[in-house]
Amino acid sequence: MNQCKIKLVADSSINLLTYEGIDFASVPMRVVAGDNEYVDDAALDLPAMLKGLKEHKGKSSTACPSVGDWLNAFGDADVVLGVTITSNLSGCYNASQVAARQYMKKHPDAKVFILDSLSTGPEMHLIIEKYIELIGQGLSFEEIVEAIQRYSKKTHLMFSLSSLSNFAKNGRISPAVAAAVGLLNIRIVGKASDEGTLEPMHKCRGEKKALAQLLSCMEAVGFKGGKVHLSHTYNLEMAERFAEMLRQKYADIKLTIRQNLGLCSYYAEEGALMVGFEG
Ligand code: X90
Repeated sequence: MNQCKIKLVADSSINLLTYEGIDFASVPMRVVAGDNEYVDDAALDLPAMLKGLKEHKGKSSTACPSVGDWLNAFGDADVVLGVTITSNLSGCYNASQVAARQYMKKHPDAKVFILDSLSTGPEMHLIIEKYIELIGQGLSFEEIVEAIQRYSKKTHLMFSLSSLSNFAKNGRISPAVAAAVGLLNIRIVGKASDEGTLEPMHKCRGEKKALAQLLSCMEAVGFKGGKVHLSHTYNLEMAERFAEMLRQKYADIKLTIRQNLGLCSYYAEEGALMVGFEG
């Protein structure tokens, strides 16, 4: 493995554009509102996208990367390792698998493995980080594939959102569930289910209660500190407040905070906080 050209890939719902010291490609999703198409790459003007969406009165939607987009991301690597958003809410994983088969047909010596995260955002970040660790340990391709699948069973994604309206409008959650959120100051605390769908767990009034609920939900699935990735949509304050709560309670916390990029900002909406962690 160490002599081969290795490429790590993920769709842009990972909220990372580059990865220091690693050949990494983020494959952009798209947000479409009327004649405007916002490509979720390094050139995206996020405030302009959110402003455009607010002003846009008609329908808006998203599109996952094409097979060609994935092939571009693979470049000319000998080994491709990747992760996608849940196949239960997006065609992204499917497109990546078609690309993987085409790539290996054209390059019979190449190896490609892309994991369906059954999740998104910061949980995908944990997966990419784990790939890097496994490569560093000098494992074979097959060993890495086995280890990453095992690892992904103990990672989780939970979140606190103040609106589910884009989720509902795009048929990715029932309108009845969405209607219960977005009322004044009501947030949901939920998780990515084992099937890779959005599972609301609690309705909370205000951020403070939502954060307390979020932490107790994390603890209920075995959170005991360790690695945590937070991402937010224009709510750094809430992310920092939560980071502080975690640090106060757990001595051993390795935490990052980042801004949601285009795709997660569209669905998680303004004010959102997403948490990827190990159980
Ligand atoms: O293929 C496409 O057009 C993309 C569809 C993506 C739909 C889901 C986006 C989720 C973004 C929202 C909060 C966390 C929900 C977790 C559910 C597994 C993030």
